[in-house]
Amino acid sequence: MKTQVAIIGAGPSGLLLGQLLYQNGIDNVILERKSADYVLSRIRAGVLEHTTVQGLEKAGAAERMHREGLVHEGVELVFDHKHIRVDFEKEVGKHVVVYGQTEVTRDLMDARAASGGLTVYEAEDVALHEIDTDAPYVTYLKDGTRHRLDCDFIAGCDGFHGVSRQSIPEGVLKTYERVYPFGWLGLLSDTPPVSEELIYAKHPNGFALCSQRSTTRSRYYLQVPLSDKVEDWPDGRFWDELKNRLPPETAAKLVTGPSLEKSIAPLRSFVSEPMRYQSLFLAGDAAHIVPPTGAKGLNLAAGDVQCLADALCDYYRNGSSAGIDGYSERCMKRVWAAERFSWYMTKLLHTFPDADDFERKMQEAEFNQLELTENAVKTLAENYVGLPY
Ligand code: RFL
Ligand code: PHB
Repeated sequence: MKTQVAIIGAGPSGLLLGQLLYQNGIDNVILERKSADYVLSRIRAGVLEHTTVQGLEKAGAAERMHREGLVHEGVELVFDHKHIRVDFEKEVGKHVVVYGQTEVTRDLMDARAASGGLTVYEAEDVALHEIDTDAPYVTYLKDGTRHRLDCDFIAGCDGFHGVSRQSIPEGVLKTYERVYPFGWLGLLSDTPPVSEELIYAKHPNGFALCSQRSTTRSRYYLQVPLSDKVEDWPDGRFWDELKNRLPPETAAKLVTGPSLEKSIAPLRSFVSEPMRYQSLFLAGDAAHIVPPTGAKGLNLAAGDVQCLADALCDYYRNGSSAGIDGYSERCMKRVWAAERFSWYMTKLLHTFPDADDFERKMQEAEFNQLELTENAVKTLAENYVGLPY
């Protein structure tokens, strides 16, 4: 089989890239290790920046999001008993859209099916070959038979644990990493959200986040030690601890119910650069990870693939390599800005087990800064709604 761009991974990066390329007449095939149902069962992000919304529009996959997504004009931050509302519209004249990653993925899968694009699900043992030439190819096993996919370029959209980044020879990439000493336990439930807006709350026991997927479905998170298992957290214990970490007037309004899903995610910052090696481009979590506190992971992924799609269009349409040559540098500026913001939000709102009294005071002073200076709130708002890519 031959295509122009072989895409590894059918997460949001791979699927969005596939659609953006199709809209521009560039042929592509997606190889995904898991089944479509498995990909849709992963509960992850919930907050879309304006540029992600624009990406879905360009991909022809934004109709349901515009109908069902919830426009959020601000968030609430709570530090012990202090509250601050960050008003995005007032500060920067922008908003975000709350619409789950699962729904984004479903809409992109539907758009791909409608355009006749090929996605090979349950492709095992995907391997990249000759990536340092202009005739790379990918091999994979499907139903016990080995296949070969020849292409001009490979897009590694296969997440943090994927095979693409690992195929780049040693010594080419420089990596940066910070692993945080806690994780997030997430719970999804068919209960109305406790508040119209998201609440990020810092409590001595740890961080809590009240998020949502719709007016009837809530997503809540608790900071937990890395040693905790989901089984340690029956629903009753989760709800009690969430109430404990929220301000009493919010806790009193919390509607609880059976969990539909519960999982623990570790928190990590990670960047590998550059994002290109010869005919291989990395995008999304394959190249960088942010802790979820800034709601940036999916949005960075969407920014990367919009840059990559622009660059590949320029290459195929105008014969210009300027876009593909500048891809990594263009993405990296935004990636590092999002890394900084996600690190800032994580440090501001979590309880660090080894922090001393001085560090705790600095954390409180950092929060108070948001009360003291309008500029601090504006900077937070500007970063939360998203920087241009
Ligand atoms: P994904 O979604 O991991 O998809 C990669 C795909 O590649 C497949 N794959 C392979 N396929 C073939 N061969 C191989 N060898 C392969 N290895 C892997 C995988 O099966 C998978 O289908 O990466 P992508 O597309 O780059 O998308 C990134 C986003 O998923 C991620 O950044 C966000 O979910 C992060 N994130 C959030 N981002 C936000 O923007 N806002 C949020 O509010 C937000 N909340 C979150 C999050 C991530 C979380 N977790 C669990 C990590 C909340 C959580 C809890
Ligand atoms: C979510 O709804 O899953 C969510 C929202 C905001 C975050 C992280 C996760 O910062």
